[in-house]
Amino acid sequence: MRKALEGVRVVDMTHVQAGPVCTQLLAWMGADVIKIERPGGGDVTRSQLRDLPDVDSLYFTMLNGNKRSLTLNMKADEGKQVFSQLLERSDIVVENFGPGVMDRMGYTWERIQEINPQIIYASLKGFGPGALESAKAYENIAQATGGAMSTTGFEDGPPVVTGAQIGDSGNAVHLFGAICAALYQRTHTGRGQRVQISMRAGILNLCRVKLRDQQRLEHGPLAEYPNEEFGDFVPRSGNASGGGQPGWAVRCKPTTEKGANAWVYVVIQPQVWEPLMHKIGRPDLIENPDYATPEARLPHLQDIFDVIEQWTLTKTKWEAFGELNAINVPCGPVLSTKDLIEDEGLRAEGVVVDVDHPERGTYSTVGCPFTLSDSPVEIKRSPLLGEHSAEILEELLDLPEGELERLTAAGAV
Ligand code: CAO
Repeated sequence: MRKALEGVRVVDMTHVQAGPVCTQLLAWMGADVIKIERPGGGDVTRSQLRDLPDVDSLYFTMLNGNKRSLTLNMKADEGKQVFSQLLERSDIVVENFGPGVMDRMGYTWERIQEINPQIIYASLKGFGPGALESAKAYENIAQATGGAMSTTGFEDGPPVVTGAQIGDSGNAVHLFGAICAALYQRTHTGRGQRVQISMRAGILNLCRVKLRDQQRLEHGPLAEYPNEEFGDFVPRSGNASGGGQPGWAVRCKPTTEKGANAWVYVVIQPQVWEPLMHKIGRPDLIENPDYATPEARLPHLQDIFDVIEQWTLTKTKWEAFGELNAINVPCGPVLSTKDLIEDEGLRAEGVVVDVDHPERGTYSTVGCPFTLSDSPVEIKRSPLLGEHSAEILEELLDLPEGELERLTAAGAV
């Protein structure tokens, strides 16, 4: 076996971002992922946010690598017959349609189990049971309802969404883990099972520390937060670290005209207090009773980061990083998307990868963020719409002579 999931077949009913990122992970692990799309347009992201006319967008190509594409009209009887046969021959089916869509297609969990008791049926929705259950959801709705937005931003500003797509791509990773666990359990039980996740639950899992702080708040103000007043919920705390060690983003010397992203994030561990103060030219603060211990520093964190910033403003973010890292101060430059796409380290790591595409030429994508020593990942381009329809149907189904032509003529494929 050359890949972790070699021999596993996935019927991929996913669209937009959350589902496709999950099935792309399964494909990178070696599963045969058959992406089922509506004939004509396919996944809506193929034509959304296009940078080039009439070719699959980066939105689609960056989320659907290593898959095969089969067009199938799930509203036609012939399309459903083909789908049922695919379910019989597959290990996993994944979907992230709006609430009730799979049931309306005629594929309830009971029906899917009847067709193939060994299949793992994974679904991602916006919400679980409760007031929001019937609602559709996009990334920012999940961030709004899962605790991310209310805790992100500055105290005197509006709630803010994070750039990281924690609702979509974040939950894709949750779902990937859950599917792999179900697959492993099947090796013991021989049975498939239902795997479900709501985007809101996944966000809350990522906001776990904020619920920690909600409960700590009952016992008094959160001393490590920069906020001076507290209500009965966890406030937005700007760039405070949120962990046990104080941190903040401080400005650096700009290197471009606009000076964008000339920032470095600095964490003050107790063991680096002395060398850090020497480095920034403030040895007088080392023994000062207002600053000498972590507890004494808590009410003065903003002053301390202001002092550090006086020093970082004389350095570029990379100079500041180099000098602070050399004395073991945990820190990191704030890197822009341009910095990242040009980062040689990320390319060497296989995380930023160039792929050839027959219609759009070469594009850069984000590869697999983890490695398995026995399961190498080769990043391949996304499929064209219906590129593998004939190949998949001929390979997997016992189609009588002329059936493929009939299905195509009927608009089912
Ligand atoms: N053949 C025929 N019809 C098809 C089809 C196919 N191959 N694939 C999908 N369809 C149809 C479905 O049958 C459904 O039609 P009905 O509403 O008539 O039953 C429709 O296409 C898809 O419905 P939808 O509710 O999933 O799609 P939408 O564009 O209205 O909503 C979204 C999109 C993302 C809001 C919704 O799918 C959703 O809430 N998904 C769950 C949460 C989620 O994944 N959100 C993340 C999105 S990434 O930002």
